[in-house]
Amino acid sequence: MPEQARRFILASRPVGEPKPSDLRMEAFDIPTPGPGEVLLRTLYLSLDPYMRGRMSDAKSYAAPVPIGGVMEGGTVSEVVASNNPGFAVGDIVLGRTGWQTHAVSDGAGLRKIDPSLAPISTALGVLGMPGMTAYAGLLEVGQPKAGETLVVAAASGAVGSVVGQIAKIKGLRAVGIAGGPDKCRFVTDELGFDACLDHRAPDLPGRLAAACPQGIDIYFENVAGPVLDAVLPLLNTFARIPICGTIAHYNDTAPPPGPDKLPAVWRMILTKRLRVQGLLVSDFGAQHGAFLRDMSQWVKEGRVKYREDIVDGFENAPRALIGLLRGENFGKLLVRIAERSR
Ligand code: NAP
Ligand code: FER
Repeated sequence: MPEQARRFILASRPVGEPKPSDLRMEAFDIPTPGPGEVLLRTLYLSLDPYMRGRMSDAKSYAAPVPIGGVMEGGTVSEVVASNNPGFAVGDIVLGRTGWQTHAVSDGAGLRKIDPSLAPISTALGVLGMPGMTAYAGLLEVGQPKAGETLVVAAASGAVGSVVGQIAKIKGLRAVGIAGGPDKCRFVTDELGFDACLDHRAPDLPGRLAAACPQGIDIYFENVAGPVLDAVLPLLNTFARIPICGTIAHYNDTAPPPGPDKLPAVWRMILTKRLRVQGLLVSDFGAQHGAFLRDMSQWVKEGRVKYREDIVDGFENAPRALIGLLRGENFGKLLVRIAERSR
């Protein structure tokens, strides 16, 4: 029997935390590229928090994956057959070919990666969408100034790790928040943040206040939930809050219990003259060239370090995505599906 391709389709919309059965693996014939098309073999699949949103049909900035549709996802692939003069067999490309081992493409939306510049997996992490989110979110929306204090949670993760390291490069005090002592140690000792607090340990508000003696000038919002509650009283006048993600709520099925905090928060935005701005990486195409130039340089010089959490085997992707939403990943989460053939 000839080798078959595999893909994960969305079988059902999760209620709360996704279940492995919400995603179903199917086999299909390896497609044949038509005129102008290339056949791609997936090497790495990126797993990202936004995928939880695509599984839901709640109204959002992007359309949901339809039931029965292939799960969306960024990939690094190898060209294994080409009818497109822009691509040669053996080229490594970044694309959005989704949760599948093989895909055909007409080349639109593919970007060639130079494997001699950095490990190809970094095109999905520090040199890719999450790195770009950190770069544009901090520099364009956060407007950092030397001497200020920045706080970011999910600080050992793909976006947060880069946010704090750019803040250090720009002369800020960087305070991370992460889940557990190992992640916190990594954030201070390896990434060079000034402090990192475990959000799972008691009294986060008290420890955060102690770590931010001058208050908080930029809160790069990745998580919301109890971390946000600890941050709010510490915000300085004219603080900036790029809202990048609210992962603590992605599996919620109902509004959190307790009093409605919105009137007090709304009033605080006024009295402290906070600048709160939603952030979508896709709005910053104009900054992509500067990002690639700066970040490649910083990575090469060791001023930005990155950590990858690589899961082997395509079949393990659903479990790994469920784990990401529980904080089980340590660094940028990737699935390694195949090795380069040469
Ligand atoms: P990541 O940080 O590599 O992984 C997710 C991390 O979130 C987990 O490891 C966990 O870290 C943390 N987390 C999960 N549940 C949490 C909870 N209940 N409370 C606090 N922390 C929790 O993921 P990423 O790709 O860098 O994404 C980080 C955030 O950026 C997400 O909110 C994502 O949606 C957002 N994002 C937004 C854009 C955009 O354009 N707006 C683009 C990319 C990413 P700990 O164990 O340390 O808690
Ligand atoms: C994008 C815009 C936003 C994108 C991802 C995001 C993959 C992530 C948003 C989130 O994590 O909430 O174009 O491309």
